[in-house]
Amino acid sequence: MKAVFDCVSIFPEMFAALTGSGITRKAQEAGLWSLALWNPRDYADNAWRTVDDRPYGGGPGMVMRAAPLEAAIHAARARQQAAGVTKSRVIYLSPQGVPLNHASVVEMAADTRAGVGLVLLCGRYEGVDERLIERVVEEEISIGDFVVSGGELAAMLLMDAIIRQLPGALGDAASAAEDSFVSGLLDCPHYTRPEVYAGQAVPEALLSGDHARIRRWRLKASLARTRKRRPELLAQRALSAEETQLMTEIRLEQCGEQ
Ligand code: 9D3
Repeated sequence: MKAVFDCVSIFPEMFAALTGSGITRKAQEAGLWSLALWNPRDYADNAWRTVDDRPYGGGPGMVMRAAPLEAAIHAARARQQAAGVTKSRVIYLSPQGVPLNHASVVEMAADTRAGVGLVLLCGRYEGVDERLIERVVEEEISIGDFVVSGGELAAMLLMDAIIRQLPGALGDAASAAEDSFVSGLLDCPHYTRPEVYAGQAVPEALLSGDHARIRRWRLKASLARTRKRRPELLAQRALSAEETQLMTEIRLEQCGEQ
């Protein structure tokens, strides 16, 4: 079935970045996924419709109140049931979460296809009342060890990564199975016309028309880049006989070491 997403956010207009452009927009138009937005402000019971309050114990910033968030999450679950999901999983995007990676994206994409709806809770201010997390949140996910201003961009990033895993989301030319990280290596450099730009020529192998040579050049470029920028990826990954030989060539060419 289609992937069903619901986001709880006080800035629903931000999600136009996902629905308005590119692959994600095309995939939504093709019926591969749906998104509904729930503003906790619409579920705030007090006269000022405030969703935040001062932290117990003092300190800077504000904390999102549990009740409006729980009511918004409840509404999101109800719409997911109506959309035919068998189970709703509530995920809180948070700097304290488990870091997102390719394997968890692939797993979540498979789950959404199997009828699991994702309810994505986007925090603002210093965070949300911990009792709300204890009551309804199943998973806390971070997008990395850096600070952003709230959970919305993180939720969109997560949905974008999931959507491109859905069959039919990418055109015929591209495939999620060919993405970098599937191979455990960084992608090789790419070139297009003209053959010489600002005095720099396209690598000769790519002009040769020799498909075996081109494939080998690209694999070697991927290995060299990964070794330079992400050596920990190589340490985690077994090398084929061909890759081992290319690594030997790279070491000789780049450092004279062996
Ligand atoms: C001083 C404590 N800070 C927590 C590390 C305050 C704070 C900073 C930023 C509290 C919330 C936020 C907003 N960030 C997110 O909502 C967020 C996030 C992030 O900042 N980094 C990586 N992943 C994520 S997912 C959601």
